[in-house]
Amino acid sequence: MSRLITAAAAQLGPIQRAEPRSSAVGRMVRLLERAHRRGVELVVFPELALTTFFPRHYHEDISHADKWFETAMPSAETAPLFDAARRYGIGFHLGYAEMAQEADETGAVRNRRFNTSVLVGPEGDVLLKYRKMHLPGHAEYDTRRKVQHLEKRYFEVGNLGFPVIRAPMGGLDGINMGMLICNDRRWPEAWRVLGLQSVELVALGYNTPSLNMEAGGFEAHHLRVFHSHLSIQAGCYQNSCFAVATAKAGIEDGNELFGHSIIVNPQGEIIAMAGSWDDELIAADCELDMCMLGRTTVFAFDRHRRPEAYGRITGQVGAVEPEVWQKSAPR
Ligand code: CDT
Repeated sequence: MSRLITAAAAQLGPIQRAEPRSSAVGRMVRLLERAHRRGVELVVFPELALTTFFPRHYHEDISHADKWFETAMPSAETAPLFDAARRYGIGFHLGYAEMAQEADETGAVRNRRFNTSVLVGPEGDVLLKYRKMHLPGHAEYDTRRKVQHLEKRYFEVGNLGFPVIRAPMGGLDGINMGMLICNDRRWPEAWRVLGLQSVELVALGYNTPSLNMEAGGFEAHHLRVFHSHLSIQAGCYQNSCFAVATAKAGIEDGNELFGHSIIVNPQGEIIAMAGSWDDELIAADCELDMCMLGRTTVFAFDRHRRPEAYGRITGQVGAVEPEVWQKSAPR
């Protein structure tokens, strides 16, 4: 029996620093209208989709960055998105900066800031929330960098793990869906935790500069897109799932984000790709039954995984040096 969902990546062109949320939300509503006309059932918007990618801007006093954060989802400003989705019966994924009044590990309730995404069902319900685990960049102003990347300053590491939910979407009674946010896509551990929950479709938003600004060595321009696609294609193949990976693209606040949003199938093939640096909708029919081949053969986890040998994956963070071979030592 066929389990088909038509999914789309709704790439956004740049959102400049002065552009208000109402304008970004208007652009997204127009993309939802286009999605509806094309028979799309699930739309994936990028990471931090409501504003410019503000971690490139330094605020000495972190509270001055509060204007970039949402304290509620939905809110008065994001309600038009939820209304449009309900009107068209389309589910969507949205990335945003979240400010939550929440207890920390010590039990103290305080303002906590996360790089968050939600998956919203066709009736406007929030089905699942995820908070980014792998925060790239740095916490303090870095004089060596041409452009700052202050995610470690503005966000706490996510505290929701890598959840997967089975929920109705489009014409299907249930799809197993999970989320990753931008830098997470480069970490195979993140994909595997989703794979171990039988994820069928991963929604993933990103904001990635076209140039490596870390001044740590030369990286050819074209390799930035290659590494992004390589990571997503490998994640899908090795975990037998689809991914809808959506960029914010173009020259934002004077900095280039590379775009190249893609939809990938469980064979690791790109089945749709954006060609612009603008607001652009790319759609693909995703036959979820395709997930079964990998899952029952090469990547039948229950038969082939060897967790007893994977202790280092969770037992250590940085790499250690290996033992040095000596000619006389028995092997
Ligand atoms: N947003 C985000 O996570 N971007 C990173 C840029 C890495 S450079 C600090 C990424 O992995 O695409």
